[in-house]
Amino acid sequence: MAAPSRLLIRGGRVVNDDASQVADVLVEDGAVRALGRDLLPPGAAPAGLRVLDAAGKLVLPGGIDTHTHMQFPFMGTRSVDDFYQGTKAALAGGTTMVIDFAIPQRGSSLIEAFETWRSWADPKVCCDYSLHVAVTWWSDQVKEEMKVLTQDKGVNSFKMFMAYKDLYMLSDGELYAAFSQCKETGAIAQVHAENGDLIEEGAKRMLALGITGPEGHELCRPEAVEAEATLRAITIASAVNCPLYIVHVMSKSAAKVVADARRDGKVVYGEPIAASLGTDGTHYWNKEWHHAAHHVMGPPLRPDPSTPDYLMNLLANDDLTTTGTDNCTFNTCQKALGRDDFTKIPNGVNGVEDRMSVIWEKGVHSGKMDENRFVAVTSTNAAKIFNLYPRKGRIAVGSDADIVIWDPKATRLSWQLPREPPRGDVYSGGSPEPRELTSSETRIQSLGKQRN
Ligand code: URQ
Ligand code: ZN
Ligand code: ZN
Repeated sequence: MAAPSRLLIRGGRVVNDDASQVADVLVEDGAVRALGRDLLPPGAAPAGLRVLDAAGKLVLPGGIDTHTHMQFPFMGTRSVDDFYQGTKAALAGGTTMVIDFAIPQRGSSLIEAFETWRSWADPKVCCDYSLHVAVTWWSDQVKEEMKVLTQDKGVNSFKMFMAYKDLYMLSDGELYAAFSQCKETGAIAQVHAENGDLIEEGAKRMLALGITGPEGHELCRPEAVEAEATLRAITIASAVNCPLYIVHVMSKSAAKVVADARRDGKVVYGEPIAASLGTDGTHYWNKEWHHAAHHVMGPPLRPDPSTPDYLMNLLANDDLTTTGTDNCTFNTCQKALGRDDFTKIPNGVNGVEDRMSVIWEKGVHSGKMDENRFVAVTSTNAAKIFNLYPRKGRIAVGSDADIVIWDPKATRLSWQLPREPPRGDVYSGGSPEPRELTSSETRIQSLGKQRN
């Protein structure tokens, strides 16, 4: 049976980033048509109108995950959450839009990479999505393609890597050129901030010492490696007056660099992820190899156990701005590619389903932020930075009906199997069916441990 095209969400507390109000929300053809008290007089609902009672619940703009890698060909394999499974997981957790990355090989066309990713995503996605495009090499062709992508294809963000030497890493001169082109075209520059040269040297040193396990991944790239690159990226972006977005801020040191730059008046945004807000890098020393390997990502989770709390504080006070997940999942067999050498463990963790709950639990329930800040960091700020606002990131007349009905009292006892029902109901033009477990549910069991 086709879903009715009109929906009334009745009596919930509508939460935007700047205010909350108890109101009804009328949705027609995928957009918010009316917002206000008592939109439907008492009595029977007209035919074709579905009414959802949201009394006692929060009615939120759908979450926007700023950072995912679905079915990403990487490190000799491909991430197992494809655009179907990954976006279905997103919806189950209250995220109605993901922003993934088209990543060309060195020497390849950015536009072709963009079209390739679209051909993977379009037939499979369950929620809205868009693409950042990575700049992995530099030439006049790349410069021209960045212009075409922004002018003709709706791309407004480019990611540059300072790590993954000989694969994706750009030199400082190339960063300067790429940031200049972002400035010229009005796109936002993003960086993966880690010093790729130091990582390579550190990895050689660890392996020479006989350290081959997952702990070597963190030991060869300590916090300073992330903080140095973060400061360097900000310095280069500032030289060309280009706004800068630091993806996956993983350490206290890097977060401090971002906070200091913002105090200095630089236009810099920092994106912690569900994993860095929910857990820490002590897992790399877990005696179970697979447990440790499933936490391997770059930059790594940090062994300092005060890191998640610190990052959440900065997210609450606006030193950090958005939240993503870097959802890039590999199963146990794939992680085992690096059984004897940590540099071969495919990098990536989960989080797309868990991000909203982790931030609610550790941000709002803990008392660090209110419901409006929760909406800002899970949705509105991303919509503003990536040019989606107010169509997304806000519940207002004319906005897309990407709406999450959130039960502020619900709990999930644990992320461990068997799975618990999702916290929120999501309305996004469709209703997700019960689904098979994603690969992500078998790992980072500590990510977002909830109160009992
Ligand atoms: O660096 C990234 O964002 C990608 C390639 C995924 N993996 C990761 O470890 N962060
Ligand atoms: Zn990255
Ligand atoms: Zn990533």
